[in-house]
Amino acid sequence: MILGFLNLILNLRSSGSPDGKTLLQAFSAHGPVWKVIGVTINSGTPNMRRTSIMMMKTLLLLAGALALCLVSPSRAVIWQWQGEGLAEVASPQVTPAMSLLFPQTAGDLDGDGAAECLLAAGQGLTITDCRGGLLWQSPDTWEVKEAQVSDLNRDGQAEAVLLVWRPFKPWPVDRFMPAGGRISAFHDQNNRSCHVILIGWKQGRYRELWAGSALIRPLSQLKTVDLDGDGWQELAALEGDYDADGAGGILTVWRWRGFSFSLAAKEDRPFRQLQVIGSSKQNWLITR
Ligand SMILES: [Ca+2]
Ligand SMILES: [Ca+2]
Repeated sequence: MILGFLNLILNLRSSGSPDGKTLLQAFSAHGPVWKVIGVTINSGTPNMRRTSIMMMKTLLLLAGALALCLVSPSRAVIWQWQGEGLAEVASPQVTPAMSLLFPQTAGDLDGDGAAECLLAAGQGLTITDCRGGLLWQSPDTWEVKEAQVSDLNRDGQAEAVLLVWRPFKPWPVDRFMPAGGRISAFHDQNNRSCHVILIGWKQGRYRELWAGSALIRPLSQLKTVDLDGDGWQELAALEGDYDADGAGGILTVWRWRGFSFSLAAKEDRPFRQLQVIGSSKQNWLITR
């Protein structure tokens, strides 16, 4: 609490008070109201007082700077799944088994025992046999921002999960229904909308296993991670706004519900970065 207050210190001044004491004032801006805390020093020689005041100023400003680092928007926040949602936790006990987890870009997608690879190709994505052989290519109109291998749809078979921006298309029913246009605002000013799409092997070829309609708000920094320890992966992502100036957004966690994803947790603070750390027993999200 003390640090939380000190981080708001903007300036320090010393001056003589009417009763002959030296007054050290810390000026802080807490909302629109200026606050002053006073420390009086009235013992010792003038030199000792000057030295005390300088030391106190230095200490207060250092503490303020430190606190500012701790509470600034770029401070790392660690999230752990507890009960039915995310809980902010103090730093987990670091062990040699813990590491930063990165999205997988290879895996056995067709169940033949050999790995397939996801490779960026211009704005799109290809699935290859990891030796240069092309197996699937995203449509020309897709901009594949992110891609990784996981089993988000929980059928025991790995697939590719893609974050795709593509030209916005209203639902066919909305073209002629009187109450149409339910997703008409889900795109940016260039008429491009954001989608999560699962590409996998089915009935002898790669195809869309599932393609979400235009997201209400675009996602970024997708992470597939088993947060609740049930052996199945959830989808964590930052949720921003179409045409937003900056990257990132609020933290969201999604879970496959048999035919689609449903929101499992949401944290309404905006973050710019999302990462995952894990051990053999547990995974955590880190936001900044
Ligand atoms: Ca394979
Ligand atoms: Ca699957």
